[in-house]
Amino acid sequence: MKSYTDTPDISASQHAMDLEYRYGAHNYKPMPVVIGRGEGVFLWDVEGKRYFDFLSAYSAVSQGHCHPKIVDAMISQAQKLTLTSRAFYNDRLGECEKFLCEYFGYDKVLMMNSGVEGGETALKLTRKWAYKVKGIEPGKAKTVYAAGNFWGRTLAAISSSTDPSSTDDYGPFLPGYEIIPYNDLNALESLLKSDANIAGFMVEPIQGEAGVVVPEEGYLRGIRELCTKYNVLFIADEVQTGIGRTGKRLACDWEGVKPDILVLGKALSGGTMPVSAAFADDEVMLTIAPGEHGSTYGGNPLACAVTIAALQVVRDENLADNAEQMGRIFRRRMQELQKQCSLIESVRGRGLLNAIVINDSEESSTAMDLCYKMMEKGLLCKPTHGNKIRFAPPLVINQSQMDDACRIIEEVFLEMNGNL
Ligand code: IF1
Repeated sequence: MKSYTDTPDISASQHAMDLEYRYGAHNYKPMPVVIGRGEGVFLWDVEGKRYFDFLSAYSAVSQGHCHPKIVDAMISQAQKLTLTSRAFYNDRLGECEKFLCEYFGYDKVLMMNSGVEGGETALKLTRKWAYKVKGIEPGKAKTVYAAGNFWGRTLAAISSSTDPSSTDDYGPFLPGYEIIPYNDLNALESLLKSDANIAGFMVEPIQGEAGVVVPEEGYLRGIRELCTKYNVLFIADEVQTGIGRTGKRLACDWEGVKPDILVLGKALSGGTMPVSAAFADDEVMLTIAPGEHGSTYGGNPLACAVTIAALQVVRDENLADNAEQMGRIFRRRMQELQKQCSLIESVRGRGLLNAIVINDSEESSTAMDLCYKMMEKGLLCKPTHGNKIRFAPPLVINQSQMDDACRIIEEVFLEMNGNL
């Protein structure tokens, strides 16, 4: 085996891991696999072993790794123009904004880069609207979040977190925040009724990081009705649930509701580069005047070309329908497995955003042990919050690939359960 350093015969994987450990911040603890190539639903490590990708970079690679149409659009635009800043116009942004607004049904869109920037944009729009439209006293606007939320790692985002691993030793936090239980319309109504300074409620239609928590039927309709009744903006964080992931264009489409502000990210670019966006109609969007918000790369020509291609793939390959069909097959197979496997406490999700809740404590290593064994057998996934394993393959997965992947999961669970 080729030696990479003065240490004889270390593998390419070990070399890569050593470099990251020595030169990179230790803000992650990745599973010990070094990916060198991706195509469709598959990843290959640097030793050439193939894996099913059942994480999809947390739903960013919904169109499959290195989708040729998206990569071609990226290469073509990269050879023409990549960045102008917003000091000038360019010939791609307006086209992309039109495509986005028509696709998602809003008057306007504000393009940013990472998902959390999309969330921050939504929060700033909400505050502007609070003061300039709703008439809340300047500096008094409040926004509401659900316990268990995750919308990124900036100080504004972690200020709403109820997870100590996101907040410990990062204080002080942003003021003007209220937290209520998720999936609890009574809690929402009693807060909106009692506090006239509430300007917005930002919520995930399905909580991803919290462990794929699917709210009861009617929760989204209830939020819509209450926010309309109390003149509060309904902000849907669909960074993880949007763009076909849950079996519809947006998770909000399952209940036919239109949020006042929609936040998208991740799969907006098909896993090629950071692209996010906040959508709103004019009453909200035009509260931000020129020079009051933006970013160097926000809406850059390369991002715009990639975004149009990435959404065309979702539309033209009917990825939301495929996610719905493949997701049903997955949950049915896992519910069958649950009958023979006491390790499985529950199976939950929508479309291809699913999770298995392991019948063990959040502190146990059982979920991670299962993920390591699935990795050995060629399937990559990772636990969230201790005892939930998230399964989220690219939306391009076909029936035969889903069958093969489910077989790996079933083998591992039955072995760990002592059935084999
Ligand atoms: C990490 C978690 C998932 C998100 C929702 C906004 C954002 C995210 C619903 C911000 C980002 C990512 C962040 C990434 C891992 C992943 C994650 F485990 F952190 F919580 F998916 F559940 N809204 N989620 O899920 O988007 O700024 O990252 O582009 O930080 O390790 P971002």
